[in-house]
Amino acid sequence: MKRAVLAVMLVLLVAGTAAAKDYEVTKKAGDYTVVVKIDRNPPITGDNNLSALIKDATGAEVKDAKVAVEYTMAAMPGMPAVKVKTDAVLKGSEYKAKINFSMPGGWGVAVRITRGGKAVQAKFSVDVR
Ligand SMILES: [Cu+2]
Repeated sequence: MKRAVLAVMLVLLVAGTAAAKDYEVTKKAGDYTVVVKIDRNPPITGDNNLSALIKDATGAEVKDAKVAVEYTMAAMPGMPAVKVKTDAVLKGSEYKAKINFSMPGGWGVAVRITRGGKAVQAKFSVDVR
């Protein structure tokens, strides 16, 4: 019986390790679908690499947009609100940016897409370790 429990725990452990990959979230921004990945899961205090794949309403990859990432933390006791904006650069079919979370806790992240004179954004929040 003990051995069975151990076997189940081992399977869960292996499954958990296999699942420990990039943080990933898919959001809508206007007509676009944005798949955002962060190379640390959960995201960490300090540098994280973010990439965003953007598809239009027809499912085609969008490679001619101006993309920026804005990340914010609300004010807390002894700390004013933090807001950082950085441009994302197209590499291959993904827009990439390095984002630096200055402290652990809840951060809001917005991927801002400007194309054809129209700006939209995909927003999500992360719990930074
Ligand atoms: Cu803070």
